This record gives sequence, structure tokens and C-alpha cells, in this order.
Amino acid sequence: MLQIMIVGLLLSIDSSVSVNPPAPYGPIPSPRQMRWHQLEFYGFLHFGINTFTDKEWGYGDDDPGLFNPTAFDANQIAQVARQAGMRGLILTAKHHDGFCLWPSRYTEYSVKNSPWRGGKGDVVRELADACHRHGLLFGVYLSPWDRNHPEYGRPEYISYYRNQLVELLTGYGEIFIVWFDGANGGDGFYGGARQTRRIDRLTYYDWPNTWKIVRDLMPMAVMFSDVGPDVRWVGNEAGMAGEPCWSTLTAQGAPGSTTADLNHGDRHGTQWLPPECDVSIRPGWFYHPSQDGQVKTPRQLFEIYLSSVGRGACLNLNVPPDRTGRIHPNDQRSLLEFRKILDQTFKRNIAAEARLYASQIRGGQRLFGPENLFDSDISTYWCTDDNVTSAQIILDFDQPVTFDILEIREYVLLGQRIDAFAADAWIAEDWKTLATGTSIGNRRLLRFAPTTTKRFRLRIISAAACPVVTELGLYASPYVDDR
Ligand code: FUL
Repeated sequence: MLQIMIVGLLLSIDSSVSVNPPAPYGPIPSPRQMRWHQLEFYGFLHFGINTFTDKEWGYGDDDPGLFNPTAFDANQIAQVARQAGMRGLILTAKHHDGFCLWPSRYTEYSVKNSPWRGGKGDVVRELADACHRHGLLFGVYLSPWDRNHPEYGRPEYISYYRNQLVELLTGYGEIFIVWFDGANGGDGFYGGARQTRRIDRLTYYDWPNTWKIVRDLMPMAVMFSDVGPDVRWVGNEAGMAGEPCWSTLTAQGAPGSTTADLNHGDRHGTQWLPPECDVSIRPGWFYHPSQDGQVKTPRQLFEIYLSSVGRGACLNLNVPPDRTGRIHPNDQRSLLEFRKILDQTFKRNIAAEARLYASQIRGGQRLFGPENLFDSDISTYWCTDDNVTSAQIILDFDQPVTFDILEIREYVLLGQRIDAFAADAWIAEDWKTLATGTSIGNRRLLRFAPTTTKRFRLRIISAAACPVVTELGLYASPYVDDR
């Protein structure tokens, strides 16, 4: 009896060991990165003196009196962003020209010397408040390069830059991202000197100490730059993450000077440093009336979504307010139609309607079973035993179903584990491969020709550690019928 009890005890200890969750593999996201991943889609607002001078890069000598939106409406901007499904907005509080959209204590080159709101206005305040009212997060872009400031290139400017950062991080409520641009062109007004000033990108800004200000004042904010420290640039301004696109990288260099492969990441990188895809809805970053007819179409935006969010990145879509200080009707129209495409595509997960078969389930436990793949809950997952690094899921449907998009999400809190996968449909008595890939990460979307079948198979071909998959989806985009 005693022996049986002891055996029973040992057995139960054994099985509890086998159902532990897998250990993490490689670098994993911090809580602030994890929150950022879930945002997926947010907006960029390039707005400032350039809006009124028709320029992309002001030299730093434009008269502040030129800044005069005729009907600035932060509510309209936030409302459009919200309706488009954005989760936040990032404002160019100061672009390279140095003109500040808030009445900074440290310069006269700001809204306080413009006619707008009689010099009493604060664009940062109005937008931050509107975002918070409309349930959007608010972030800031503060250009390190400043073509107006007399001390640019000297140590004094670094104190000025940091003082401004503190103003933005202490005066406007929660900031979810601080966007550090790597561009440093050289020539500028510089208080009248009109010179070319070159700086050493690696040392001039003393980035570690600048980043520390953000960490201290806004611990949950992520910082974006070519090299993070939280979110990396994707290496282009077209909204295209690489294929593959790993969320890991070993950051080298500084914003504006890195040799790392930002577009693809590095499978063996030592940091979790996922990419953000920044792209404008128009050819330029700032508003130009001549580009009113060149707003990206809803379909183009959908393609961008697939190659950014669909490759484990976040999409930062620039929608530049026009000279009235509102989102132009053409941009608004395109955004709302784009939203409709997304809603229509993702409203029904066809995969959730199937009978399921998994080649292996960790410890044979329901806790780790494939049902977790369809619960829209990214805290539950399907995973296998530690020694099982290839596996498959088969979906059987009662009736033929038609789809053109596959979604796979890894449970990235345990790292990016999968190295290769393939998806097949059972067609004419045989498996036909629809898509293959390597990196998955937070969210992978793959589009293929519309496929009608009663049987679908996902093969995890290889993984560095047992695969941990949180969601699996099959969807029909509205374009399923027009090809
Ligand atoms: C670049 C800048 O030079 C552009 O003007 C724009 O702000 C873009 C988002 O980043 O580096």
C-alpha cells in the first residue's frame, strides 16, 4: 500500500514536471515592448512650419509667423485616427527646422511667436488631450538635429535637447513612444551662422544618458531609433519589413549610423529589438497641396499592412495635417476604406470552425492544446514537448471553405522559436503548398491565391526550441472574389 502510494506520488510529480510551460528561448520582449507589440497600428503626424512653406526639410530660418493653421482641430485628427483603427498618434513636436509646436521655455522659435491662437497656442497640449479623450496613446518625435539652434554641434545644444525632452515628458501626461530620428544633414541656419556642422553620430548625443531621461520619467514608453533601445527602424520608408523579419538583433552603432540589417533582423541577435515600419500615406512626410491626388489607396494601405504588421512589425502610418490643421478629406476617405477592408477580412476566423488534430501536445495536457489557437487570447497557446521541434496541425471542415490569408502568432514572451513552416491545402487528393516561411514572431500574415478546400495543414518544419503558437487564423479578404 505504502509502495503504491509512493509510486503514485512519484508519478504525480513526474507528470507535473512534464506539464510545466516551456522555458524561454533567446531574447524576449520587455513589458513595455510587449505592450507596444499589441498596438500594431498607430499614426504619425508631420506638422509644423514646413506645412506652410511646402518644404520637407526647413533650413531653420523660416519666420515663425508663417505657422498659422486656419482651423486647427485636434479632435478631428484624433477622431479620424481612432476610426481608422490606430491605437496612438506621434506628433513631430520639433522637426529638423527646430520650430517647436509647444511654447518651450528654452527657445523663441515656437508657436508662441506665431499668430496662431494669438501666440497662446500649444499644439502638443491640444493633441495630447484629444488623443487621451479619444482613447488613443500619444507619442512625440523630437528631432535631434536642429537647424535653427545656434549651439547645434556644441555641448550646449545637448543640454537644450534634454531640457526639451523633459518638458515633453513631464507636461503632457502619458507618452507611449519617443521617436529619435537618425537624420543629421549638416547644413543649417544655426542662429544666423548658416554653416555646415557635422557631428559624430556615435558620440555627440551621448545617447545612453539621453535615453536614461526617458526611462526615468516615462518607464513604460518605448524608444524608437535605428538601434532602439526598444524598437528599431525597419530600414526603409515604404512600410516593408523584410522576408524574413526577425525581432532579434544585436544593435551596433547609434541612431543614423548602423551597419546592422534592420530590415531582416538577425536570427542570432542578442536583443529583442522588433521593427516599426514608418511610411507616409502621401509621397511626402509633410502636407503639400500638390500631392492631394497622390494619397495611397485603401488597397495599397492593405498591402502595406500585410508587409508590416503581417511580418511581426508595427505600422506607423504618417497622415500629415493640412494647412487648416486637419486631416485632409482625401486621406480621411482612404483611411476609412482601408479600415473597412481590415474589418471585413478579420471579422471571421474560418479556422475556428474546423475539427482539429495536433501531431503532439505538450504533456498531453489540455492546457497546451490546439484549442488555444482560436480563442483570440494571446496569453494561451499550443505547444509541444521540449524534444519535439517539428509538428503539425490539421484542420478538417465539414464544408469546403475559401480563404486567402493565413495568420500565425508565436507566443513571443517565450521568444522567437520557429525557424521554418509551411501551409498546405488538400486539393484533388493531394497536399498543395500554399505558403512557406521562416520567421513568424508576434504576428505573421501570408496571402496566397484564394483557396477552396475541406482540409488545411500547418507544418512547423523546424524550431530552435519546441514551438509555442498562440493564434492561428484563416481569413477571406474582400479581394477573394476579384482575382
Ligand atoms: C526622416 C526625416 O528626415 C524625415 O523628414 C521624416 O521625419 C522621417 C520620418 O524621418 O529621417
